[in-house]
Amino acid sequence: MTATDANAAAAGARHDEMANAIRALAMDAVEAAKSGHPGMPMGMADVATVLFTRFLSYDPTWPEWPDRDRFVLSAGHGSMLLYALLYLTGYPDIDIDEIKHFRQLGSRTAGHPEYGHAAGIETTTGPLGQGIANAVGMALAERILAARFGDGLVDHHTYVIAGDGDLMEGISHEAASLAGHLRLAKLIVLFDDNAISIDGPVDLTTSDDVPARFRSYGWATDAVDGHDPEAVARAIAAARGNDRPTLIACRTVIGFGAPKKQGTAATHGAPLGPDEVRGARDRLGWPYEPFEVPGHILEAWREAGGRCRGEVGDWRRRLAASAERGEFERVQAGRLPEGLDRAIEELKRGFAEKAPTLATRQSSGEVLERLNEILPELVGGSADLTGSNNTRSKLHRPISRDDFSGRYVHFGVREHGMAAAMNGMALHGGIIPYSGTFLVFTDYCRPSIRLSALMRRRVIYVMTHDSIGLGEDGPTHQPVEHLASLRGMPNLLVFRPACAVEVAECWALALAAETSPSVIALTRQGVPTLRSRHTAENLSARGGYELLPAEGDARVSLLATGSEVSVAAAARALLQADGIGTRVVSLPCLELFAAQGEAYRHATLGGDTVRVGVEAAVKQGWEALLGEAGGFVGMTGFGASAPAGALYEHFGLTAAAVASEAKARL
Ligand SMILES: Cc1ncc(C[n+]2csc(CCOP(=O)(O)OP(=O)(O)O)c2C)c(N)n1
Ligand SMILES: [Mg+2]
Repeated sequence: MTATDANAAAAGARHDEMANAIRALAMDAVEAAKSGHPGMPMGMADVATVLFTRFLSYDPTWPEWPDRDRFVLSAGHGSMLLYALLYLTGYPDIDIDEIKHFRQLGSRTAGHPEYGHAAGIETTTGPLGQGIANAVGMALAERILAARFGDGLVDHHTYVIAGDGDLMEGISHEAASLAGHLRLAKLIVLFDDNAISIDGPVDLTTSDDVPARFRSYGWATDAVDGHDPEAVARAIAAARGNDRPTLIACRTVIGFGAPKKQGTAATHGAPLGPDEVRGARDRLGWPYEPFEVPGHILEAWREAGGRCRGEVGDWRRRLAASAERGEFERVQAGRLPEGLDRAIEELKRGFAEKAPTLATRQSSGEVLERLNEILPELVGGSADLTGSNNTRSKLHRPISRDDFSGRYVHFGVREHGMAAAMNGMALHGGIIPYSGTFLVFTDYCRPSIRLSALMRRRVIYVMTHDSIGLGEDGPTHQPVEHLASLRGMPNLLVFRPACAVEVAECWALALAAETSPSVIALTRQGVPTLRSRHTAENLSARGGYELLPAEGDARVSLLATGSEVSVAAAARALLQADGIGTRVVSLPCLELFAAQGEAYRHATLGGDTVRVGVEAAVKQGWEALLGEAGGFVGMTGFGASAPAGALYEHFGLTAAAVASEAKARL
């Protein structure tokens, strides 16, 4: 008879047995995988047990329950903590085989938790600091949706486990500062205060007083022995009553239970080894085989997993009785409302008729005026560049700590925190976030943009001042390599519309892209409307299309994006005047263009005609479009400070230069 059988009938389990189940699974899975991070799960097992058995509202049989508490494991290297919890509480996606196949190809139990691999993983974590910043977005989304739908439908907490590393990262400052400012009281961070990171004790590198730092942001703080379950429970209970977010510093021993290695960096990120695992089993009083969780302990965990069934049932009844049910379900599912297509078409028709010369950031602002009227799930914002990004519509009221019924977030000068919070909002559901800064500062958002793309979230980055065309602010503000580097990121749509009509089309495409984030790169400077004949069809949907045909036989194809499409159009006029048949192709989205069939791409790019690309940016990425024989007019250095017109002349981004580049290749 195995130990499991012997205990199966016993009722209940002690706290330490339940916590030790997490420790044992973490040790065993890391041993089997021959890699991984046992220290953090072993250290935080007590805290996590208290949270998941007494406080967290969740239902493993309905992991997507919209009003569940969110749990974010910001210290993603401790992924086995999360997998153990999901297995023990009964989430169907994580069975014992998944635990046994930790870190193996095709398993749901990846090295770091990956959103979408298993229900119950609320966000992808691993890049330290992202998780806690996602959680700020989730907690903000909760407040916004509660203001919209009432606390009968939306009323939950967001819990985070964050380690020393998360709090060393700069993004934690941006995120925590915003959370404190907005008084996101239902955000509770359990800080794994083990004073160890990879290189050793944290006093090698930091002398911060972390709780004091958080208090300065407007948080409440507490400090407890993270191995005293009652103390942890009291702290969480108190935190839930606070009128501001709470950080609970939980003093823990990394690798708790490992006889020789506990308390040292040696437990952080490597298997403990057979001797140490045996010693830990002795010390913890865990006589069971690897991956074996005795029946009474598993049962106790499953009971904890079933704790909230009644609460979930009550919530279902409230939803069923709610007049808002249809709209709530629509936004939760991320379905766009009817009327959007018509609105986009009206916008396009209006732009085509008026044919304004307008910066694309301005036409984007006009598009947003309409979109914000018909899409109540759109939440906009900017990192302190609202007037420059044109992200705020007339009907927008700013969100504040006293009023979450607005739909505009002044993120402050916190680009990284903003991008991660948008991921959190998108992950939460019920909201489509968009927000702006300058395109050059996508570098300040990039780790979070990458996670939007990896997690396949619909997050819209409105990135204005998209080239040397921004002028006098000079090379620090002039993006040059950013389009190329963003286009290198898988599953990111990079839009660079040429005129107001394309702006409306690109917004429609970004909103429709349910599983991709988008960057919409917009000009500071005015550009003419190039699409003055209205088409109902969204021509940008193919990523590229012939904007202007050649008169006579086409000998040259000018390929351009954004503000340089009008440069190409002017170059065409010069070439046509010389009797050289020239087409202009607009390429508002290279990713969508790459997804078209070969025949369409070949024909659009101009077959055997001479091809010249024009973009006020580096050439990287254009080679495939231009072929060996093609030319490129763009940037090779960093730009300069001067009025935009002077810069286009200075760097040779002119119609004359494009025309002569084409002629040289004829
Ligand atoms: C942005 C980022 N930088 C570096 C790493 C590599 N890394 C993973 S865990 C870790 C140390 C984290 O220390 P701590 O949060 O205290 O975790 P503990 O050792 O206590 O488990 C580092 C540097 C990472 N995952 N993300
Ligand atoms: Mg640590």
